[in-house]
Amino acid sequence: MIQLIERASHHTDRIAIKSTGESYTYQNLLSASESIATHLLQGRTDLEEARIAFLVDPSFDYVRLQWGIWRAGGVAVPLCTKHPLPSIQYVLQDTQAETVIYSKAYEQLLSPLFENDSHQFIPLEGFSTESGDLPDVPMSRRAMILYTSGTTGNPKGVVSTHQNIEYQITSLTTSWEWQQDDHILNVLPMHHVHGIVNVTLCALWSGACCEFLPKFDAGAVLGIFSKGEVNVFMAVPTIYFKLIAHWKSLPEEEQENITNALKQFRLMVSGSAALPISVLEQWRTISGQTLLERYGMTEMGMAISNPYRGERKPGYIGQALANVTIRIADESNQTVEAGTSGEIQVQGPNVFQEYWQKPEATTKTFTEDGWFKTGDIAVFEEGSYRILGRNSVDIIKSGGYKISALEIEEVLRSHPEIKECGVVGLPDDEWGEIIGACLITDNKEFDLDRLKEWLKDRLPRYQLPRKYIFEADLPRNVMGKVTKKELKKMF
Ligand code: MCA
Ligand code: AMP
Repeated sequence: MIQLIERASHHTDRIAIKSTGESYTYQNLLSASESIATHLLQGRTDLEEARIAFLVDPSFDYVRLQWGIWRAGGVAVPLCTKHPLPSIQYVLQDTQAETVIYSKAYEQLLSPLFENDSHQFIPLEGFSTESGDLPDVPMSRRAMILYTSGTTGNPKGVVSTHQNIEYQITSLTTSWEWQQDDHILNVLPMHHVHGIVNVTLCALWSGACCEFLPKFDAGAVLGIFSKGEVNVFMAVPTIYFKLIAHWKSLPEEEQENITNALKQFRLMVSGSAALPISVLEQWRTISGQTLLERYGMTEMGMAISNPYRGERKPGYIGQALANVTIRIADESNQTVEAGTSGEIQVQGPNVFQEYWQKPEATTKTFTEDGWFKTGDIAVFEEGSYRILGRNSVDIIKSGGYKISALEIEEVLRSHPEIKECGVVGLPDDEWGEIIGACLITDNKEFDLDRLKEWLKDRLPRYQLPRKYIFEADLPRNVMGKVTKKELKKMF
């Protein structure tokens, strides 16, 4: 039995979700997800881990689909609402999705795929409201596949079981003292752990209310905050940066109203990328809140967190969460002494099961003795972990999104006028990093604006290079390998 769903029956009358101006109780969510599950089963007793992809905005619809898929025994594959068609197609093919559910807003985008016999496409509006027998889904079942970019090949599907997800939820609900009366505003995309687990599922596990704002807008967020209902918020550093900038632009009276509301919050969390100390300090001045910074990854949910009670150290990510074991290891996967830097390695029931149908990649990401290798470099000092960087320059974090430089290079190289290229992350106050692309072309009148348009059909907006340089060649070492450190300096 999936505990998350079972728990909902203990507070059926409470408001679970607010979205698009409506409020939905836990009972509404249970009934709606039961209908989805019944419809998906189409007479079968269990979906037996069939992959069901869905493309809908963050909303009640999203959650009723997610729960419906789970209750029917399927694997939920949430699609990114900002992806262009080729990226969506990749996920559908890679997961061999049996069914794709979409809302009206995405019909046009998906329509070129409707002829494809490999998937059944169902509009959200096409679901019946019948109810029927549902299977008893074991916790060891695969529950969700989320896509993450790495340093080799195409994005990989991270498979988490119901058990993994439950541990990811409960380590946060206990450590951050989630309560029934909490009300969180969700402004995050719903194809990543941050929005799915930390915000939505923690709230629903606790009998609390999750309010969706499907598209982040700094003014709208501060407007909702000033009403005084929301008391918990979680976001990436870029969002806090944008909220600070917007607050500064407001007249004094409005600033004061918002500040008074912010002071009443129980908890505000930052994560997915390093929180600049300047952002932490400015937000503290505006809101009276010391942001709680935590560290996580798609493959494991959250692993390290500053304390809910106790000192939240600026520049540090805190200590291991409950049930999570952390070690800092050297290149031979041996634990190093405190104060020495090394890779963060993680063990615990929160850690994912596998990369979808990529056994070699799965084996490679674990040490022989079973530790998950994060690729993040950190040091443990004065009782806290501090992130120092990553072990690959080809992973970029921009706006909290993890982006592979190599994937962007591959797309650029497929352009007929680009002979060679190199992509790097460049430090940026607002975005953490922005993407820089160095292009090698023979065309002296290369049309950059046309390239930018061309890229928009092939990459999501957050993966678009923001700075371009043109060079005769890329910097290389004696082995002929592009030296990205040198390339960064050239921008
Ligand atoms: C958008 N723009 C950018 C970028 N993205 N510019 C530079 N770098 C970028 N990365 C530009 C657009 O082109 C546009 O400019 C303008 O900014 C607004 O674009 P829009 O798409 O509307 O942006 P936004 O909606 O304001 O998005 C900013 C955002 C978003 C809300 C911060 O990036 C976001 O939702 N990030 C969160 C990602 C996340 O949840 N990551 C968690 C994964 P113009 O108008 O000139 O074209 S990590 C995770 O899950 C692990 C487990 C963890 O630890 O949490
Ligand atoms: P993703 O693979 O998209 O889940 O992103 C996970 C990565 O985000 C981690 O491997 C880290 O590099 C980064 N990350 C998450 N939280 C933090 C944090 N608080 N500080 C620095 N980096 C972080």
